[in-house]
Amino acid sequence: MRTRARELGFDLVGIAPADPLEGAEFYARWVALGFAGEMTYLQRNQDKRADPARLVPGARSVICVGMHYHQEALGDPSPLAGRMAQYALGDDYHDLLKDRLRQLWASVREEAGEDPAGRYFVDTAPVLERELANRAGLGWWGKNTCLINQWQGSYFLLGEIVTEVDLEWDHPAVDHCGTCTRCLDACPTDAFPEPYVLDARRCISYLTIELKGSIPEPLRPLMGNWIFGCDICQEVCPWNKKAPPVREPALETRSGLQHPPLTELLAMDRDAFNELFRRNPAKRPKRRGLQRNVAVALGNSGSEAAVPALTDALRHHDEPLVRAHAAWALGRLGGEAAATALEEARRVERDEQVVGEIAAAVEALDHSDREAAGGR
Ligand code: B12
Ligand code: SF4
Ligand code: SF4
Repeated sequence: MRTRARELGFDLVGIAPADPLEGAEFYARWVALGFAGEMTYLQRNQDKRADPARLVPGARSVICVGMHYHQEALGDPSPLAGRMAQYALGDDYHDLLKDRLRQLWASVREEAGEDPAGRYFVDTAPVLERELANRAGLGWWGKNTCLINQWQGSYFLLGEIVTEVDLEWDHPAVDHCGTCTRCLDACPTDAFPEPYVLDARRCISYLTIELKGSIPEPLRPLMGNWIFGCDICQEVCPWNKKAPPVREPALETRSGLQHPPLTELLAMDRDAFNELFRRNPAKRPKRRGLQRNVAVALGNSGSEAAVPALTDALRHHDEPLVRAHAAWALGRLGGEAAATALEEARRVERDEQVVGEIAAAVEALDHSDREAAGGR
């Protein structure tokens, strides 16, 4: 089974007992404290999450797999380029891992000789994937909450097969974080209320991928040029110094996504968006969500060269959410051209949310810029 898993592209394989999970209580508390934000699906099916046997009656073992996605050094992006999390630079991993798990499950069934029960999962099902993978010996959950392998770092994705087949269990992995606090210190939005606990509502990954509406204003300046996900708490982790590179071609960086030019992304129509992000995870927040993130990144660029693209978006974008964030970005960049664009938009904009953002952005401008643009 292990050899077959490696042939199918999995870099890590281990087997956990399908017993109820101790972390279920920690999980319930985490949700109750509101740390899941708007990810309401995490509140559902907590009984299933707590016990793999609720997913597959009679389950004995969980085969846990990991696949690397660490990309070649990406170099320094220019101030007008965006950054995407490394896992999202190639094809979407859900279908890919599911297809490989389907093949692995076929081999396991064949070896088992009968017709055993079993199901495979990647991410979207009510499964506590990190805890199961920990039990299967794939790694420990670090203070940044990611699952880390002592030899291979944390840039890997997880999947699992829950089955009634009796397999030899591995030993759980042990914590090697020690006194290190690099991830906690490096997080730009201060998203860890304490070690090993993430308040997703402050995490850039949540804000850029999961949050549907407006990004809370105080967090926007802290997001830098991340337009989809964030890797900072993994980049600084010493266990990632020797993280092996991606082996699966479908997860390698696509052209156009390495240093995506923000002004072009902001101007994309639906067809261009669908074309660039075909089979890519960045389709999840949809065009409006991604361009909202792009507007914020342009606002954080500190570059006057961003003003024309933002002005265009404020005037013409079909999505109020994007116009609202473009207004914020212009206010943050400031200068005469930004002030003029905001004053013009103030006269014609009808959407209540955008009007509010324009007013706040005008407030943020220097007095001199406001006067030059003819505002009050
Ligand atoms: C919701 C979610 C998010 C949310 C919340 C993340 C979080 N830390 O909870 C957001 C959108 C922020 C997110 C971000 C990312 N995610 Co995500 N996400 C998930 C998802 C769907 C559920 C995670 C969850 O249940 N969180 C709730 C917390 C409480 O659970 P947990 O962190 O897993 O903690 C468990 C254990 O660590 C353990 N535990 C922890 N502390 C303690 C203490 C005690 C005493 C005990 C007993 C147990 C215990 O118990 C918990 C419950 O089992 C999983 C897939 C899945 N089904 O598991 C992917 C998953 C965790 N994400 C993944 C990835 C790749 C990411 C990002 C790296 C993407 C990116 N670059 O932007 C970031 C990383 C940010 C970070 N520091 O975590 C991978 C992680 C792979 C790995 N090596 O760890 C997963 C497993 C998806 C996959 N199939 O590969 N994600
Ligand atoms: S992914 Fe980024 S924002 Fe989220 S916890 Fe890690 S460093 Fe902080
Ligand atoms: S940076 Fe340090 S504390 Fe954070 S996960 Fe890595 S080893 Fe643990």
